[in-house]
Amino acid sequence: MYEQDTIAAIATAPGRAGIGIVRVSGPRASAIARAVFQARRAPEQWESHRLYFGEFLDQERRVMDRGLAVLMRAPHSYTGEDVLELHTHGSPVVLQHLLTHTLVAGARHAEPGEFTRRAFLNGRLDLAQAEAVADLVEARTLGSAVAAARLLGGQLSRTLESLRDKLVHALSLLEVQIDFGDEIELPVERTLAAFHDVRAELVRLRASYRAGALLRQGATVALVGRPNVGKSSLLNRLLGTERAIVTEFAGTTRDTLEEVWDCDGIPTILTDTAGLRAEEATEPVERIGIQRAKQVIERADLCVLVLDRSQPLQTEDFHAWDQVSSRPLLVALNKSDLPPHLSPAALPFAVPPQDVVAVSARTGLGVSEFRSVVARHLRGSAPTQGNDLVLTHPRHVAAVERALEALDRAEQGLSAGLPLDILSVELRTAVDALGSITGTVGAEDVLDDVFRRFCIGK
Ligand SMILES: Nc1nc2c(ncn2[C@@H]2O[C@H](COP(=O)(O)OP(=O)(O)OP(=O)(O)O)[C@@H](O)[C@H]2O)c(=O)[nH]1
Ligand SMILES: [Mg+2]
Repeated sequence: MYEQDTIAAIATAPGRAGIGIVRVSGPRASAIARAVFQARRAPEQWESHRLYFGEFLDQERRVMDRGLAVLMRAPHSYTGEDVLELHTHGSPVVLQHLLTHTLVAGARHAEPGEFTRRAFLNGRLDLAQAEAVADLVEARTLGSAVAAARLLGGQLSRTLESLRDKLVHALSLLEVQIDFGDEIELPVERTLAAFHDVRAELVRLRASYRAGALLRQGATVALVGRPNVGKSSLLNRLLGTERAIVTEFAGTTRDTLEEVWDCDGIPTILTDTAGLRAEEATEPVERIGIQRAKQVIERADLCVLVLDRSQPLQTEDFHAWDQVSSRPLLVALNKSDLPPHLSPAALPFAVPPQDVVAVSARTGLGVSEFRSVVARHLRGSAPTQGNDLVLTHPRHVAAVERALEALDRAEQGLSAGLPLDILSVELRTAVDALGSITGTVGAEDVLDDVFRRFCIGK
């Protein structure tokens, strides 16, 4: 299936840490343990999945560190091969030397995602689960992690398998009909009924992609408005840190500033921008800042027009409105801790009342409501997370699309009276499309594409 060599990599993040792990997988794992680790018992006699205390040796057999080692014997390991983990104190120097020693002792440096690729090739994970491993490692919010964990748990895989089984059943009925049509007559409606259910579930899955993609890829939200309304203060309040500089002077923020913000589980890039005013009225740095703000407005999934509620609207507020009015939009009435000059109901802007939120960056008033309004906007009409199964990957939704198109063609073909074997080709296409998600039907280039995203050591 693939070359049975032994691979090794540092599995923990770069930099100093309490513990660092070198991971080895392949037939030479136990021989490598013997070369680089000295314990009371020889690795060949170790129990599987049991930690042993000992000393890590460099190539001159000097002791570099002491710590723990564990062998997880095939097939009961992550990769399905013999896996060795060496747990050192997390010194990058020791880890690097230890890795080099494993290479000298017969391992090869692992490619990104190669451990997980082996897990897939050995049937320990299917392709969708392998992708979930990468998602879990990369998850930026708990919501994303939970969606990835669900994928890793195999819920999508099981659902797809059962849909696929139904189609295969329909296909076999059809093929019997094609081969023995003269002797037995199966009502075509029965075959079709089987794939109507499948179609309905696939349509639901396709619709779930918007919510799923949001959890995996996140969204971008821009804070915009005239100078001094409190955009930077609001960013700081939402992040819970003093990230952006705030002063009482208009024109404080010159450049755009992006930070990751957990918006009700949606990993969001929140951008603070330079206050918008007529560019002619500004000096060069501020002018460039304003141009950048305009680019951010064009790209953002959602713009938040920030107004200062403690003052009447100014010409610059109308100017800012003109910049954002064609974009998906919310209005934040900031400085609501001060006596108000603006009423949410009487704003001269065409914004539905539920999209106007009174907040105070200073006191935190209204901020949690603001967060849920933003989240509601980003989710749009997408179903809520709940326990629903959602598609999170463009690769998965593309395959579901292919399956649906094939089913549609089959249905049309049938009503147009096309021969049954054409119908069967379409059903086969749908079956293969679903199989490609879990890797039941897989081309090498799909595998390369999936595993390229991984970090080394995973
Ligand atoms: N009372 C009150 N003051 C606020 C609030 N938010 C911001 N401020 C004050 O308003 C002033 C401007 O705040 P910034 O956050 O720098 O405003 P900005 O919109 O980022 O301004 P530019 O970067 O110049 O565009 C500062 O003095 C803040 O302390 C609020 O909710 N209530
Ligand atoms: Mg600012």
